[in-house]
This record gives sequence, C-alpha cells and structure tokens, in this order.
Amino acid sequence: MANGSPNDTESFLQIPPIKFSKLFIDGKFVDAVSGKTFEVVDPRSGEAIARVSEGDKEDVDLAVKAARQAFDHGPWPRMSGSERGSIMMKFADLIEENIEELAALDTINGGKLFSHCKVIDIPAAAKILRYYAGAADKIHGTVLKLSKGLQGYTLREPIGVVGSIIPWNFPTLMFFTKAAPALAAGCTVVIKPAKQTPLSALYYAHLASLAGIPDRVLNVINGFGETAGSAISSHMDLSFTGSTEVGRKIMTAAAASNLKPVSLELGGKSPLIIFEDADIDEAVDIAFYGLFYNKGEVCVAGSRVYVQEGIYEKVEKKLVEKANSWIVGDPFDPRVNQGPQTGKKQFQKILSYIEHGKRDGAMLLTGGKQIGNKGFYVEPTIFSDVKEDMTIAKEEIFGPVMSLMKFKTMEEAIKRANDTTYGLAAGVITNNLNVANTVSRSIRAGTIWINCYTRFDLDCSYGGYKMSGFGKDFGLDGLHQYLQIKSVVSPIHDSPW
Ligand code: TXE
Repeated sequence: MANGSPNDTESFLQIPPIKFSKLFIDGKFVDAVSGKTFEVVDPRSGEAIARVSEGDKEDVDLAVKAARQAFDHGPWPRMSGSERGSIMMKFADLIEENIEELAALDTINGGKLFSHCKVIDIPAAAKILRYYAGAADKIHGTVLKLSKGLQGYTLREPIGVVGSIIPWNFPTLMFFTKAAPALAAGCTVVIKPAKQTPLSALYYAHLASLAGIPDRVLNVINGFGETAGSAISSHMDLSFTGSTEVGRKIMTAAAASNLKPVSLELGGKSPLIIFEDADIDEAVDIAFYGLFYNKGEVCVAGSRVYVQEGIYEKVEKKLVEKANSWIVGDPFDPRVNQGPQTGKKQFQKILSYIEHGKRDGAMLLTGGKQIGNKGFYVEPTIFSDVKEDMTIAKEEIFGPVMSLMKFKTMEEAIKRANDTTYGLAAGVITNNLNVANTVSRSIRAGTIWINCYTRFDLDCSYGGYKMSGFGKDFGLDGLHQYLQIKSVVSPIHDSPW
C-alpha cells in the first residue's frame, strides 16, 4: 500500500518482557480479590499479548484504605516538600534508565510510534516529575493582616486521597500529568489506567517503589470503567481525563457520594483557522500534524480546519499530497508516521464516522478505509465541504479524520469556530497580529495556539471551556488542584493595630 505495511508486522515484532500484570496496592503487586484477569491486546494484530488482574470494587476499597492510611498516618504528607521532591527526582532518573522498555510497552499496548514514545512521551514523564518535584517545596500560603486585633495566615494543604482515572491515548503522559502534581502536593493516589493500556502504569508503580515513594502512597488498579472506575468515582477526590459522557457520570457520582472536588479534562472538536495571508506550506504542515499526530487520538486535535476562500483549493491539494505520502504501518518501524488505532472499539468508531461523513454529503478527498485486514489501521482521511451540522463536524472522532471548511471573513470564522459544545483548544494561522489577537480573544477555548498547534509546555496550564471540562493540568494551576486553602485566624489582645 502507499501506506506502510501492517501485514509486515512480524519483521518489527518487539514484544517487551511483560514483568508486571497484577494490581499494585499497599506497596505490593497482588491478584484481584475475585482472582479475575482480562486480556491486553496488541493493536497491530488485534491479538492478546498478556492478561492482567481485573480490579473491581473490593480492590478499589483496599487501595483507598491503603492510601487513606498513608495520608492520615504515613510520612508522605508530613515530609518537607524538598524531601518529597528529591524522591520524585529519583523516580524521574529511574524512568530515564528504562526508556527503551517503557517506550516499547506503550507501543505494543497503545499502537503509538516507538520513536515518539522514546523521545517524547517517556522523557516527558521524567520532565513532569522534575517540574513538580521542584515545586514541592514552594507551596506557600499568605500572611494576612486582618482587622484591628486580629491576624491570620493561609495554608495550602494537600486535599487527601486522590483518585485518577486516565485514558489510553497517552498512557504515560496522562499517568504523570495526574500523579506528579498530586504527589508533590503531599496527596496519596489511587490511579486507574484505561483497560486498553495498563502495562506502563504497572511498571511506574514498581519504579515509584524503587525510588522510595513509601508503600500505600501510589496504588494502581487495572480494570474497567463501569466497575473499578465507577467505584473510584464514588469514593474520593478525583481527577479524570476521558470522554464527556463519562465525565458526566463522574460528576453525578461525586454529587451522590461525598461532594468531592472533581477536575475533568474531556473531549474536544477544536477549530484551526487558516487565513489567506499565511505561508501556505507552513500552514499545511501545522494543520496536518495538528490532526494526524498520534493517529488523531489527541484531545486537542485540530479536527475542524477552516480555510479562507482565496487559498482553499491550494490547501486542499497540499493536505492530500501530505496524506498520500504519510506512512501508516508498524509503530516499531522507524519509517512509519502512523500506527494502529488503540483498540477495536475506537477503530470501529472511526470507520463509522467516516461512513457518516460520506452519507451526510461531505466530499471525501482521500482515505476513508481500513488498511490491511489485520490490526486497527486506518487511512489518513480528509473530508472537504464539511458543514457545521454534519455529524463529523460536531462530534469528537478521535482518529485520523480531518474536516475542511471554507470561510470568507474573520467574523464568520469566529462565529463558526465557536459553534460547538466543546472548548478545549483552537488555533489561528495568520501573519496579521491584529487578526491573531482578535481571534485568540474571541474563541471560547482553554488554549489558543497562534501560528503553531499542539505546542505544550509544562509551565502552561491547559484544560477546557464549556463541555470540554474544567480544572487545569500542567503549570502551578495543575498543582493547586491538589491543594486546598485553610485560613487560620488568631486575636492579638490589647493591640493598637
Ligand atoms: O473513553 P472513556 P473511551 C473520547 C474520545 C473517544 C471516546 C470514548 O472521543 O472516542 O472518549 O473513549 C474510564 N466511571 N476520549 O470509551 O470511557 C475508562 O475505564 C468511571 C477523549 O475509551 O471516557 C478509562 O480509564 N470511569 C479523551 C477512562 O474512563 C469510567 C481520551 C476514559 O475512558 C467509566 C480518551 C465510569 N462509568 C477518550 N467509564 C481525552 N479527553 O483526551 C469509563 N471509565
């Protein structure tokens, strides 16, 4: 095929040793109480590569009990920030010592490019740990001079036991985006990886222990959303990344249990607006990677691309050329640009959206089909003449499917870009500073990229507007999610002040 060679999979088959497959509770790898296990699948072949323990409510109860004990009586929240920080630094070092193996686990388990895991995802885990390790001893309150005869101060205290439910598209990044700030804050954590991608999370539990994170502070429960995930959301403070639909269930569980604070990073349908004055080649590159990076399984993916009418046909043509030279195949193969979608359900969902697009009258410029007959490979797909009321323009596809739309004026582009229930991110490409600034202020989304896309920086917090959720990951805002403010007030007797 023009696109890679998923059927040559054997030549790149590199199954890393799967050393950890149980639940991690109380500092030990243990079987599930029920003794149940479930299959983990290699998306290159659709076949099972391991079985891992299947946690359920009883296991979540044990993990929460352990984490609660560690929080109420253990050393972790009582250590100085710098002590916690130095253990986290050690954890980061251990990750770097095991980059190849960890990268291979995310590739075999998530269909992610090995080369990306090796230079982006796994090193980013160490960076995130170091960023928050460095912040752990800079958690300050304020001193307050109150009314006459009163003084006070505020403390920022860890919120307690944190439950994190994470998705499968970035198994490593999501693990540390949630766990690192929570640990730095002095919280204890119960984390549930997605059922598709538990392998690296279990490895991280092992490394955390080696680094000196005390037993019970970090617990990992593999399992399904409806059982283990739902038990976590009825239990403790929560941080979640996943679909808007499940976000809704988590809010309901939070309200029905203990009114726990929740932070939700949910889906998106992010617009990217390209103006006529842009450098076309650069704009095409930004748009292409903005959608096809990580096979389109990116929450901020620029899936609605608005192009101003004067350059529309040129952009269309260049995007198609790029798609035709984009190599889809085995994610271990260094020549490959796009691996298989993470799981069968997601793969089928993407193909069904493509059918919707055709039925609704969008013009299929390229792609549109499965590649090969084994595994979960999808052609890079571009639709043109897409209208806002079409399903492919409204709903998150979470796959390699781009929708192109033509616009005339800036005002029209802003109005149409905002015509969505989501608000995670947006991009604008133009050389006109005024247009860039006006669009940035007018789009209702949590992150706006100007003349770039998907450029994350740890110091720059991100999270959604509207139904893309609330709460911020990254930056100091990401740390503050795991801290609560206590005010302490005391009188000064007979004070003239
Ligand atoms: O996600 P889920 P799915 C979007 C994307 C994708 C769609 C569905 O559009 O096609 O969601 O993917 C856990 N209580 N995103 O079904 O179910 C689940 O086990 C508690 C966007 O895989 O939201 C997993 O750990 N937890 C997103 C996590 O939720 C529950 C990334 C996410 O899975 C649960 C992934 C329940 N009732 C998908 N049900 C992003 N924002 O980046 C499931 N889970």
